[in-house]
Amino acid sequence: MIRLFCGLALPAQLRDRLISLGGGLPGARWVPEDNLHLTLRFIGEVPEPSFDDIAVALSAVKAAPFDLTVAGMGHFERKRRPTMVWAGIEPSPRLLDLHVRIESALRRAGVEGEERQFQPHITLARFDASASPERVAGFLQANSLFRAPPFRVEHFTLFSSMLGRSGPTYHAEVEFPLAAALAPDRF
Ligand code: 2AM
Repeated sequence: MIRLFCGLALPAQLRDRLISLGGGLPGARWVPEDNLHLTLRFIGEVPEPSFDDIAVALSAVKAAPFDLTVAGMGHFERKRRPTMVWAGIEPSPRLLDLHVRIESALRRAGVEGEERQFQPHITLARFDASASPERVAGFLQANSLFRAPPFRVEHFTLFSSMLGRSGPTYHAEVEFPLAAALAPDRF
């Protein structure tokens, strides 16, 4: 089996800025710089022979490059305890469109549908039970005005994820370029 997800890799400058926000929260495991990404669609464990079908289906996804802005902070919680903090994404119809196209390509490749609503975010840290909700709230408040310069999305990536003791290792298996529609053939 192989654990897969589609995502956007982030430019080094943006990852640097996100990493610089880290630290100072008890019970937090900060995502290492190399692992920072935006998940477009979590696929999960699939049998290895399915990999090629998935890659072929994704290669048929057509979308033009677009700009994306990381701004704001948020968190997810379970039973009223924070489980993670994330950097937000400015509303982007182009990103939602890319997500929809990826979703239908994956369905064509036989991947089961995703129940969860797409909520674009960049996970910065995950918390264990010792995290203090007040400290997390303070972090969110202190960074609520975070905003990075826009970056150009020119490809999306099929990542594999290996779970290990010190956290997951992601590997970019295939990059799928986004390309502006070709001008119609004049001849
Ligand atoms: P997260 O950052 O919100 O935790 C690789 O594991 C990526 O896929 C992570 O960014 C993670 O999102 C997401 N992911 C992991 N398990 C998932 C699941 N069961 N459902 C949806 N997304 C998941």
